[in-house]
Amino acid sequence: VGSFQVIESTLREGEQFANAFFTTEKKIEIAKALDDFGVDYIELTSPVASEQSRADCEAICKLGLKAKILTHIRCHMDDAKVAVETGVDGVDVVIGTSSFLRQYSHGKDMNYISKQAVEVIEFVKSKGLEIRFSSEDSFRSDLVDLLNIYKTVDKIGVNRIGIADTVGCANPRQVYELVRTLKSVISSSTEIECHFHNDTGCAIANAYTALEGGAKLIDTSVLGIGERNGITPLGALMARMIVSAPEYVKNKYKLHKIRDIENLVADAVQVNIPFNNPITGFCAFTHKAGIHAKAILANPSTYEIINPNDFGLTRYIHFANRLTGWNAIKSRVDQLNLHLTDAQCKEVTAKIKKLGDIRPLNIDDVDSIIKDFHQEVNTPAV
Ligand code: HCA
Ligand code: CU
Repeated sequence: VGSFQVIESTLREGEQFANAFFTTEKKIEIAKALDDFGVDYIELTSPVASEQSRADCEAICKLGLKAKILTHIRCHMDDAKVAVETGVDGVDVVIGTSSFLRQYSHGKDMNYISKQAVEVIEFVKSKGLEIRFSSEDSFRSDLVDLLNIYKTVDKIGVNRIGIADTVGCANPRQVYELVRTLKSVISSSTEIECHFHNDTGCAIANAYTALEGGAKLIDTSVLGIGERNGITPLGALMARMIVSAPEYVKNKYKLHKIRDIENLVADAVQVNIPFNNPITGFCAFTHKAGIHAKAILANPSTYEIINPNDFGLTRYIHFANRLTGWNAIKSRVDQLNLHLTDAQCKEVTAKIKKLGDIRPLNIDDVDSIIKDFHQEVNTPAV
């Protein structure tokens, strides 16, 4: 897995998050931040969703960002006609292909879907715009139906073909297989884009196996916000990919901006950054157990697969607890600019652990124990 691209959908899928309401100014701020971070595409809510959505789409197109701007529409000429007038670089078209969606959502059969897709695609292309065709609920669609429609749209020519795990049911192996199969039936110039919901917690793993299978683009949103519990989070994808393709990721994306971007979006939708979030969760680079702390102090890679410095962050050794060890305490002693021998560090560590067995400790507790001990050992006996 080498190069990949990000279709950032905070301003489309993310708007479908329960708490989301983005003002025009906020959308512009988010779009600029994502552009600066280095995403390849920014996907916006359909201009037919509401009058303001259309105006905002036009406003973002006028910003002159490096990222290509896309809007996301139903596979329908009414939508396509409005979309192509907004100033976007491309249009993402989607239609439900599973029997659930055909029956309970739009009520159309595969023949009809095919005809409609061809018409919309030809139209968008005639305007000189990029086009992506995606099937909603791909993993619960009939494979033969799915491949047929993809082959049809591939024949007339599209920039990207999308797979969407709309309900978050897919597992990594299924993703890998579907991407491989799809790759074998479409032309090599057509890129595969994937969209994964996180209902069963597989959105990051699925994104990764999609890339392994030969997909090129992943849909993300900041913090994963979206319909229900959302999709592949931008930050978590970076965490996954910096391990798999370090040079590519470090050269392409301004990783140290990820925290600001997450804070921006978290504020906008009134949520906290999850404590266990990859990279930016408050304890993502906190080491606690004595054995871990010792090794981290000697060589951080012992217990860190991601270097926090790559994201402009620092690691933290949690020494104020009963699991602590003397190496961690020694490092705290050094930080306090005090001098104790190794034997004395072990002695004071024992005192800290003893108190830590009785109640939770904070840094102040530990510092006072260290300072008292330091005073004691340095006071000449009378
Ligand atoms: C939705 C649509 C979508 C579209 C994904 C795509 C999905 O249900 O709101 O365009 O590829 O999850 O199917 O977000
Ligand atoms: Cu979605």
